[in-house]
Amino acid sequence: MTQIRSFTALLALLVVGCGGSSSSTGAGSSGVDQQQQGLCANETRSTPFHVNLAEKSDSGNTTVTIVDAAPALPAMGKVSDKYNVWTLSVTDASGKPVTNASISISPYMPDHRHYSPITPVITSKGDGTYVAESIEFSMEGFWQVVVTVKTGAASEDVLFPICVE
Ligand SMILES: [Cu+2]
Repeated sequence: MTQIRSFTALLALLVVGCGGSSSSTGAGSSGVDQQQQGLCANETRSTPFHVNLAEKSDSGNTTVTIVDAAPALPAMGKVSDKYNVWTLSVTDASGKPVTNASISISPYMPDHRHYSPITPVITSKGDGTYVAESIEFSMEGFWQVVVTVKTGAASEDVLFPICVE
């Protein structure tokens, strides 16, 4: 009885699994092509990722813009032997570059209540842009990437809600 039930469940899974795709021949080599139709297509909490994606702190005094990203879409783990590398532009309320900030980034996965296992490394270029290396998304899904911008005694958090697939 249990075996029959399991078999029926497996069949149901197979039918559901094949329902969405047109010409796929099933599991195997076609995973890369299907990325864009992955779980992020249905993730309503995230902002679609693109170069020059900008977010503000709650006070509105700090804006962080992702002016460059490698890879272009956030990827899980490493691509070409590197974790995600983002270049951030930080500006104040009047749009002026913030050149003297101390930046930290903490990627958090709220659904599973865990952070990235790795702390991103940030290097200031001195002109209000900052290169953030080793941004590791250890799992696919919804991430809250908090960029903390400290200038003197002031500290502002800028949140990027993104989806990784
Ligand atoms: Cu997770």
